[in-house]
Amino acid sequence: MSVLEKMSSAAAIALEDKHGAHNYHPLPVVLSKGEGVYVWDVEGRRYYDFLSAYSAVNQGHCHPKIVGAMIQQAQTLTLTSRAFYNDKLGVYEEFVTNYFGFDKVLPMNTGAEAVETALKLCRKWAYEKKGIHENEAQIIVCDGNFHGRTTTIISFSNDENARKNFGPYTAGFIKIPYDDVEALEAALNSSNNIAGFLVEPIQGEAGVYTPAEDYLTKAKALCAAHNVLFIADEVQTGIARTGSILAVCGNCTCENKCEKQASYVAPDILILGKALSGGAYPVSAVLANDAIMNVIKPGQHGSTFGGNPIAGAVAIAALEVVDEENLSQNARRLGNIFREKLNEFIQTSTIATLVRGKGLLNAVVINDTEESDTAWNICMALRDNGLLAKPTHGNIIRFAPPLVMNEEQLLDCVSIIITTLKQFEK
Ligand code: IF1
Repeated sequence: MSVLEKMSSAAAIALEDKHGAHNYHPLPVVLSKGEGVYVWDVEGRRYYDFLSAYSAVNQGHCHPKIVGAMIQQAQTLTLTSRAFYNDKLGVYEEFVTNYFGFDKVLPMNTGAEAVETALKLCRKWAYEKKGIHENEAQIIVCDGNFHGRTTTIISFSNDENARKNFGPYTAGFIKIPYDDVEALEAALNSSNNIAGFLVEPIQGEAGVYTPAEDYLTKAKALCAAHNVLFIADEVQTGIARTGSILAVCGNCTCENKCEKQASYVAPDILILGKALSGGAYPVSAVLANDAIMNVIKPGQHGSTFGGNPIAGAVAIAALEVVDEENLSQNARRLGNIFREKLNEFIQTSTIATLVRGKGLLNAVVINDTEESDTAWNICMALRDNGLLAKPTHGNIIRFAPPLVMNEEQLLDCVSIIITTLKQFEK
């Protein structure tokens, strides 16, 4: 069959099974088109996308402004490597550092690469600025974390499935419970070799765990008091997903465009990815001020594609869309409606026990064990009812639509979700 001919779902699945590594267990739906909040499968069925490629497609599928910027740059200059300068990188670096309020950016491609970059930057700062003895730096991380899948990152994961038989593991990490200020303080007091604290403002993969209102503020204050870098992984929570441009912005509503309200918890190192490109292209970034970023000298870190012209053009367009379409405010407003409607349902439901989240990063906890396949079966039924979502762990279903959704579409989706959940009432 010519690859240009329409392929059936079964044929596409068979091809992946035969020729691709089995490192995922996708929901059995084969997508071939995306536009805004919708995706279509190869048989032409339309779905609401309630995963947004794990919060990479915040601006909606195939946003014309982002795709246009990508096409325009791709027809001009795609990649120079950093062996030479080009006319796009500096423009992007100025834009993104001004946008987030940092002196400098180190551009990378994937979220895991950016996390690795932040860990290396933190360690180097610890040795060359804080005076910790070389190879003695410790970085505090949280139980239930998800920061990517490199060997170092899974070395400090709790998820046995993500780390088993990938040893030997990278040393230099201390695990503490998430959302536990006392545990952080104890860890900070346990050693003079603490270099940094790496944290997700909301733990996405763990099941959309939103910490106490004052957790990040207190954590940052403790880090500052101990001369330890506060490293925010906003790969999944960033770019308007939680109702502010960053989850560390707290309750700032983006109305005043980064006047850094009191609720803003300033990271020493900020990690971005996913929706930094609107899902059109791999773009990630590590931002920090000069006192930290300037420990990196030529030849000490890099990447072939890091900061390439297409990445810069796409990221600028993706961030402009966030502002032009008020995506933070929309995510905040629609997220409140989503949780309000689901909470109403949960009052009398036997199948859903809890809804939690911030902005349009939410999850529903299903009344069954982690080992049960109920959440999976609910997602299969949601698919049949025209909405795509997927469980995070066992009995928790993540609901994260593109932030361009309107209220009518959201209410339609709430109706689909509740109607489907009712099919599983005990
Ligand atoms: C998979 C999870 C989500 C992330 C945070 C860094 C990264 C991620 C907070 C790494 C990536 C992705 C990875 C993808 C599925 C998805 C995911 F289920 F794995 F945990 F979103 F919750 N920091 N998350 O969420 O970024 O290297 O992937 O660009 O690996 O299955 P990446």
